[in-house]
Amino acid sequence: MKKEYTIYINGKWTPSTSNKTFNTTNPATREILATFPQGTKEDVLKAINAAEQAFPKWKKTPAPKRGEIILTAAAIMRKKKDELGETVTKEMGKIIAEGKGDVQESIDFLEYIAGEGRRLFGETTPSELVNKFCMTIRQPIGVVGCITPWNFPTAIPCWKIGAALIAGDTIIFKPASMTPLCGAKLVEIFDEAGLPPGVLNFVTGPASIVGNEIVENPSVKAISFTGGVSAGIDVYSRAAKHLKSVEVELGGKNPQIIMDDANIDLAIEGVLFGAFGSQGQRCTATSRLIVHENVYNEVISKLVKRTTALKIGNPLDPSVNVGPVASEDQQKTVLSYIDIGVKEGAKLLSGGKKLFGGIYDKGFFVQPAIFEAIHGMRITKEEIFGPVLSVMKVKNYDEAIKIANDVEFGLSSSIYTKDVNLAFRAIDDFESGITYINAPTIGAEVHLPFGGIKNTGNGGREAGTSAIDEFTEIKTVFIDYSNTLQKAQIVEE
Ligand code: UN1
Repeated sequence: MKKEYTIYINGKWTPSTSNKTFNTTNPATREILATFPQGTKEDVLKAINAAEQAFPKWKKTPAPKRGEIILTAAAIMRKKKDELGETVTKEMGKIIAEGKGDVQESIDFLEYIAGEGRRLFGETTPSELVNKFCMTIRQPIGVVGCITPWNFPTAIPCWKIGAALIAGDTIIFKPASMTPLCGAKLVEIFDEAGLPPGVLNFVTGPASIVGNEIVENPSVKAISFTGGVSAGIDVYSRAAKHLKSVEVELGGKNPQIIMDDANIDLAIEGVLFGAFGSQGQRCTATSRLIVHENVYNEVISKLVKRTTALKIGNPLDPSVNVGPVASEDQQKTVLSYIDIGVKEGAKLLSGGKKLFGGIYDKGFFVQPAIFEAIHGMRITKEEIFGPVLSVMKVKNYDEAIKIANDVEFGLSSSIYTKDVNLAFRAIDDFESGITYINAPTIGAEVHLPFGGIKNTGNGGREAGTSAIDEFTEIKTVFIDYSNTLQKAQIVEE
């Protein structure tokens, strides 16, 4: 049963000025789930106007009150967790446990950030002059644009929207065109939670029209974007013309190192989850496994055995371990990288094939692939965003770290070892925004900062306490109660 959605402006579901629509489909079955408008520049202008009108009142609303609305949204989401989790799975293809996990991450973040309404801390510090008081306060930025990806279709929008709301900003939300239904359901929840009209506006449509207008319109003061590197660079440079505050969260090529003293079975569990969870479609997915030569053969044989036993099928079936990739294009990209790997001379140890028969003929399934690879091959350097793992053998820790760091990205990293000294060295040595010891490269927790270095981002961090930095301006305030003109830096003789 498909539903026809409109855009959401000023608290109302409103027809787009365009009569063109697009479908969102289930990647496991190709069933059409809903249709959405191909939004236009005019739609975005209306959304911006609504957000600008709503801003003064929202800014004046006490932050704890803003937090109450966010908490109400979290409570509604908790009630709808199963239903929303199913929507995530149907629209994006991750298995149902992960679909519900996506929603749980959204709830966790909203609950966390709602409490920030009673903090939003500034600083106080002594003045260099007598009878003068100094402090900083946080103020909202204004209208902000949240442009979100399809791989975490509820969690990542909630990281951005939740933080912008508590900060007092008003929002233009553009979801990925592959997962607008999850986006629309979030908007419905915020609407039900009592968000005032105009505070959150939702426009679907192409990045080249809707996205570009959000990024380039001078009335949108800040942009928060998660997606691929080339799109991120494009967003960053377009927004730079207006000196906007921009945060981009981009790709990864995340390594897991297994040392020879590691708990091998645990390390295998970790890599299976990190590499093939969500079909490898996470920025934090493990795409490189770097293994000490002393345990290499054991790791390979156990890993291949476990991977070939994974059940691939309809992600709504709780017994399935691996669902489809998110679209036909994704499937093509993944299969083309498998081809590239084979042509480069990497040894395909298991998987990597398209599947046929039954549901496989309809959906975009690819068997999880394990390559024995040599560092430097394209499959070891480029982000594939699919269930493809390159395994590399190393002689020692130094070689492992060198390979781990020799990529353009720096999001997540992991090492399995029982040697505490080595673990601490790795914390220093990994070039990444996130490091895990004896845990996979995935599984960020919402109350800690999330983001990366190198080509993974432009220096900001989402979630945790840093979420507020992205969506607030700092104002420095001086209060002189001396009744005299006091001059900083000027010494009166
Ligand atoms: C992403 O991959 O885009 O670390 C975000 C994780 C998630 C967040 C990933 N909680 O697995």
